[in-house]
Amino acid sequence: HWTAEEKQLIAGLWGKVNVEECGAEALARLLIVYPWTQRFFDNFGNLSSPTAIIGNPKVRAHGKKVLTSFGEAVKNLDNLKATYSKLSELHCEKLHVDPENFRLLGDILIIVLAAHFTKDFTPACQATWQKLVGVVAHALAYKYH
Ligand code: ZNH
Repeated sequence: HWTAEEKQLIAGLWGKVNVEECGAEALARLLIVYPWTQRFFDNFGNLSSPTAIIGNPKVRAHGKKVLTSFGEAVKNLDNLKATYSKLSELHCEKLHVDPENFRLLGDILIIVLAAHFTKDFTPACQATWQKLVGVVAHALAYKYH
């Protein structure tokens, strides 16, 4: 259910994404803008202020891990449920992350990409990425019951 144009907008932008940079920024923004999400990361040390969160090496490392994993979606656009089936189980059964948080992170990722790519993040590009973060959130929530 992806057009050739959508696939091109996804691959074209993804090829320019700095996963470490954007992953760290997206997770830090999530923790700052929606502070209740901090409760999943109580072993991450100091999250007491925006500055502390942005400078926290565990936040940086985990943000990179999450965005790297998001890259699996880019490579497996036609097979997202299978791609994230194990991770969906993990987030549901072991981590107890409410799937609403996948949507919040997706929206934040859009903001981070818009800030990084400005003019290249065209309305058409945004529409496609909005769809992508939505289906990724859906796939990650698939095993919840
Ligand atoms: Zn997550 C983990 C992915 C979202 C929370 N994650 C994780 C991992 C991965 C991921 C890959 C690792 C695993 C292993 O180790 O095996 N995530 C992901 C993705 C996404 C996400 C792809 C989207 C897109 N998460 C998320 C959110 C949250 C989370 C939103 C909340 C808020 N995760 C989490 C946690 C963990 C994880 C808590 C664990 C951490 C540690 O290390 O401890």
